[in-house]
Amino acid sequence: MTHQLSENEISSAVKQISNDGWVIVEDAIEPELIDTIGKEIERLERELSIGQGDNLFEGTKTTRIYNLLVQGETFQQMPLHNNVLPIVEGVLGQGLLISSLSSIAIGADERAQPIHSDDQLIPIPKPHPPIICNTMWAITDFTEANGATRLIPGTHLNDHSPNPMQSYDSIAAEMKRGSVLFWVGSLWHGGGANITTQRRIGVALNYCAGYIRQQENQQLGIPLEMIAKFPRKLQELVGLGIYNGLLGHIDKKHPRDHLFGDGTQAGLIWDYAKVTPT
Ligand SMILES: O=C(O)CCC(=O)C(=O)O
Repeated sequence: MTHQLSENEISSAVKQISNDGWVIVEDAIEPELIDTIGKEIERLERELSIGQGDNLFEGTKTTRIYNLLVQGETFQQMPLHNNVLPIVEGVLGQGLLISSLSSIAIGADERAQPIHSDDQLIPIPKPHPPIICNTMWAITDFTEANGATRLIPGTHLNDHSPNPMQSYDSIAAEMKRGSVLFWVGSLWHGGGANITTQRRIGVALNYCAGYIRQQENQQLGIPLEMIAKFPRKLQELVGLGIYNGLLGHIDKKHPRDHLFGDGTQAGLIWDYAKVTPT
């Protein structure tokens, strides 16, 4: 049964992510929401004629829909979910951003995705504090046979990233539909091979710290008139916020004030260090 996670449950999930690099929260999401997300993905794949990937990373029997935040309220509520966001905030701290939101439906006969880490392209020494925390929402059950995400526990503490051309021993993150897998961006992982006849459908909702670049350029990818109608927290999560009182201001204004003239105060660190000219 889905229930609102307690503070203890949230902090124990955060601790597990810090220790092992990942955690699964079972029954995290209401079954009705999972049903709606599943139906929406199938509708969008049909209506947008989304094809399968054509490379090792996206797969060749896997269908992905990117930039799901433009696809309506069902997807717009996901990043704010109260069994998800508090855990990710516990890992990345306040001021975090949505990095990307995409569906990943792994079809029959798909081979395993190369093992990689999601921070592999960011040129900073490892290990480092978490800068990325990703979530995979199980829209169908995830089983070893249908392509559940493969993980190599503890690798988030390694001083290097995996070689995507190499194979590694890994475990399958098996979980029931409605569960969410959380992992930190340094953890070595990859989508599994699907040897069944059914699709494994997941939604990858990825977050990053407020001081690094989002994978999907949401300020370009989401029409402003749509962002204007988002709840404030979601506006901040897509990039219309200010991190630590400085990063993201424009002409000393809050981005929301700059765009919509709504008077949101930027609250810049400079305001706390004012001096009277002499
Ligand atoms: O589909 C999955 O289980 C993982 C996908 C993934 O890690 C990726 O595409 O970067």
